Amino acid sequence: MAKKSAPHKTSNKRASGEPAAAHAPEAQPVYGSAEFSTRRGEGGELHQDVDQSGSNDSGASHLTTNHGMRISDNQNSLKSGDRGPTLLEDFVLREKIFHFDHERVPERIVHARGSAAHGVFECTKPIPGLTRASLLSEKGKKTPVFTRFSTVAGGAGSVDTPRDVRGFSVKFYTDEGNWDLVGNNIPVFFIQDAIKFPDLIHSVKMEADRGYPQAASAHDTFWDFMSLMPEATHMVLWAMSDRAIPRSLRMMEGFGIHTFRFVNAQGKGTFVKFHWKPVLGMQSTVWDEAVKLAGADPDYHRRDLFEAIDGGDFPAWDLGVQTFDEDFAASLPYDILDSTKLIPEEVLPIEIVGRMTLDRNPDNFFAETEQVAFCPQNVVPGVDFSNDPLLQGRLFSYLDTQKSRLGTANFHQIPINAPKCPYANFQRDGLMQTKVPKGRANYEPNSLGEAGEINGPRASMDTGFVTFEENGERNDPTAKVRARPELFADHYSQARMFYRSQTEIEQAHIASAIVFELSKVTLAHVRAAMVANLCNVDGDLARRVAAGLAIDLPAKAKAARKIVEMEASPALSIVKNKKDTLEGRKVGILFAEGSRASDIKAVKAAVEKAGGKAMTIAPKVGGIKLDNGSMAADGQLAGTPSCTVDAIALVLTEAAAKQLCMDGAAVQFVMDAFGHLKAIGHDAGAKPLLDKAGVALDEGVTDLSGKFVKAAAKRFYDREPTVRMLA
Ligand code: HDE
Repeated sequence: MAKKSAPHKTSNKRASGEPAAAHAPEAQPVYGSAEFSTRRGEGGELHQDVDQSGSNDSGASHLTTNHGMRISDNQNSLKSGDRGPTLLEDFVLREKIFHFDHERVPERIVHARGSAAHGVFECTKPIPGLTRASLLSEKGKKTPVFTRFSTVAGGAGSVDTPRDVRGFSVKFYTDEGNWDLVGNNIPVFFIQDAIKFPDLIHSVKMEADRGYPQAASAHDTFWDFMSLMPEATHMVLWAMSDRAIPRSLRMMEGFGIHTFRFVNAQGKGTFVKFHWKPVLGMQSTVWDEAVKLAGADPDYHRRDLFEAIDGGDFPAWDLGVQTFDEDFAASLPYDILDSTKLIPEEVLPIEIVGRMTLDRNPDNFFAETEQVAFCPQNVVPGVDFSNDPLLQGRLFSYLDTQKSRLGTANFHQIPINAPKCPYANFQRDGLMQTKVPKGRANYEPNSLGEAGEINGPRASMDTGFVTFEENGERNDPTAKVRARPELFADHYSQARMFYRSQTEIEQAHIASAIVFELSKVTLAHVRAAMVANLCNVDGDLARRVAAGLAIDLPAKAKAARKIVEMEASPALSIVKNKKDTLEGRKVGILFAEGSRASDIKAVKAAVEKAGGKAMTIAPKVGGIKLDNGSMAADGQLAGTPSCTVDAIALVLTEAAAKQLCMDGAAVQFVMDAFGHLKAIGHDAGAKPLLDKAGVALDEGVTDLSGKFVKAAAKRFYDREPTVRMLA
């Protein structure tokens, strides 16, 4: 055990080389000063911390609200007279109580009661031949750790000494990211497959109807489950052994349990099982002692750990590995993917590769011990998983549970969980986001760098974690690969087929739409890159778009696969499949003073007979005098533009039409209907308005006879080139 010089009774040691927290109020940098900017700029990676200078500092001299306002009285709430009711206005009181009301988070579903400490892991025997993990690459290399020990079944407030398995979780803050080795003090487990875990835990926790016993396995449901679960027999014996009643957290072994895999720089994989050997040796209590301890000192283990570290008796464990290959695995009479089995160290010796020393108590139990979030999925390049079905289930569970326990997908930003190496990605936002990423690159790939903007980090096959390719061949269904089937690489053949299946006017619409969109793009290289892609779809399309943007036609983008010529598919065109019907469509009938009532009614009746809906529209809605009586309109002209209907009918006297020529809404009504390729039915009187709106006579412009109802069921695409320029 590492002994340090006599400590001051109440202070925590920081032998792991971290700076001691200042206990005197720290002078905060002044806004705009050089120190202020340096602090803000620290790290230089994509995620910049917002200024942390206001962090909750228990050494500060002034009591403030959470928003930094100094408090004058922390003893008396604001009242209406000293004997009157408390005022809702008292924001100091309200903030204090509000925060208190929310101080608890859900406790862990298992391993709720835990005790933890900071420390350091030192590599004593580098094993680069086995793993490329940097923490095991150099003798003497130190990696900070945070280690949490726990009981399994009891709640957070239960006792330390029940008969139970102990959790042994280590978070290594390596320079390549966090590695969480989340183990127990027993080298095997109760079950072989993750799917049984909820049943196991339900059976051991307090019984569902009565809410007891707390932190004990000596009850019906646990033993009922055990009796039906022969695979648990091995672990049951361990749990009934003195391993389950340790004398001290400092005197127990730890195990990774599952078979993991080391991977070296050449990609060679080796199976590995992890062991922690306490430098103090193992020691257990006897059952009677454990029972009495529960009453005499419910915090026996927590106190023991805290006091040892506070007193400079830093507990230490050696990290040992059992490593082996496929052949060795195959030679064993049990499966190395089965977590109910161990490999005796007499069969496969343990090689010690490093030592962990716990040398600093947490500064704050909640912030650190409670909020630490271990995830077996947190590995570093050089450490990988095996197919142990128990381990595979854990890879999902822990990440998931942290969201429910800590309330946010940003739990990795809580200081105890944050890696100590830089991290950068495009994950953004979410509850309690504390980072302020700069720039607009929040997706990848992006080419914003070409325009001199921040373009964010990139994945790297050289330095990044690469899942061990167990069976080599990418198309072997048992191989784990991050790959897509080769045929997926044909990105253009079907785009070409789609384009070539459209009518001429639809192709023009596609080209014009792309021109419109890319004209809004301010990054010239992006416009060019898009057109280069279109060259692979259809040369004519690419040329039209380039011309529409007034840019040179770029060279074709590289196609990952040869483009296959496919037959056009007429089913992909709207125009080729449209129905000329009035069903589901609406016709707008514009009338004004003096219009012939009989014509309005006739058009309406004809439209409805053809299955459409008719809507009358007039300059005023209340009631307009017609040649015969008066009529209220369904819509007011200014508020019912022709884009709200599928065709229009103009029932107007010449005098009314001339008057409407002075009304922009009326002219637009007709002009838009024509421009939107709709049918326009009209009587003779409407002519001045048609002329004013620039309506050229074509198939879609008819009198109000039966021709109109037929025309109203269509759109007149042939008209389009006469009303707008298309790309
Ligand atoms: Fe855990 N386990 N576990 N477990 N476990 C949790 O995660 C789970 C298993 C272990 O100090 C939970 O953060 C499943 C084996 C420890 O914070 C949860 C399965 C081993 C800790 C979870 C297992 C462990 C946990 C609850 C079956 C030994 C405490 C809170 C596949 C190798 C970590 C949390 C700490 C905690 C799930 C089995 C050890 C729910 C689904 C085997 C030491 O995610």
